[in-house]
Amino acid sequence: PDETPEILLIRQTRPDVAGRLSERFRLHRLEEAPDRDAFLGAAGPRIRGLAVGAMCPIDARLFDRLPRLEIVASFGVGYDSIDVAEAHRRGIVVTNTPDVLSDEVADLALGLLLATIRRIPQADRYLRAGRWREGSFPLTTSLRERRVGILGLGRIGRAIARRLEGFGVAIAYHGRTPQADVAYTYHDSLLGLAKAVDVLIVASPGGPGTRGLVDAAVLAALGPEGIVVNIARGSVIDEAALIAALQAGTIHGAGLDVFENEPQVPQALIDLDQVVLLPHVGSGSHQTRAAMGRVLTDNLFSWFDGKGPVTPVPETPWTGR
Ligand code: 8YV
Repeated sequence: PDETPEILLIRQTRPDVAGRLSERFRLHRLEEAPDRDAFLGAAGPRIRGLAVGAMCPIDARLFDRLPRLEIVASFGVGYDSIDVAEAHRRGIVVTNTPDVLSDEVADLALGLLLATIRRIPQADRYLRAGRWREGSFPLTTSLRERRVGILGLGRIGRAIARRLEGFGVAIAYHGRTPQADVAYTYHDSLLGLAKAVDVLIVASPGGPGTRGLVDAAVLAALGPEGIVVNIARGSVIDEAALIAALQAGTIHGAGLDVFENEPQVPQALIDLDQVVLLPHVGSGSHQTRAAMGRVLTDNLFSWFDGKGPVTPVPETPWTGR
């Protein structure tokens, strides 16, 4: 019998990923099946691996249709859309694409911070609208003298902090545990951090453990000069509370690359002049997305070579076969 492992692609459309996988595996694309239910009934029992796009919901209902599934290789560092506890119960390994995107996302975070504080997109719109001839662009607030707090000092949070060192600002952070190898000030509560800083950069994982952490009280603690930047997951911020704080002037502005219900962005945010809004582009360069694709495919190749996953998530540790 043909022992070529069968892999199902779900919301995974990169040609380089599919091209490399097709050298070794038999590929199916869920989105191409005219009747997904019929497809899963017929081919589901043969599928041994998944290659999935970022933020693609993967849960017990899907696992039920894939009884031979061994590995879920996800495109992206965040995997809050995957039920990893359920995967672990079933002995399925989940992999993500850490490290290769940290610098890219951190670059974007700094760009978003500066764009928000110095109103770079607004100034660009001002020029294009021909308004420079009428007078100078209004003065803005400044990054100078600011104290920056980072929520989540993981790989991306650290890359952001390293960049901020070059900007000469005070750096503090909050996370579950203080980290021994950094000199930044640790706060054991997010509210404590928010009281001590006037910029909050969100770099934590998404999922139930961080849902709504940045709430009305945290936003109020940042103060009227407060700036919020989010390059992590929209779910970490209570979006309604953020909109209310911006509308009331309780905080100064926000730079957001992620939203609670992407690609839906509340009109109330779009209507606000003091926010910079990006369509989830943190890792979105040709170079970094290609690197992420290689990590995804490396995981599937290594797994089916019997060498285990390259970058398993901590919730589904590889213990050998
Ligand atoms: C996505 C991301 O992977 O890595 C993550 O967690 O959110 C992004 O890098 C990207 O949008 C690709 O679709």
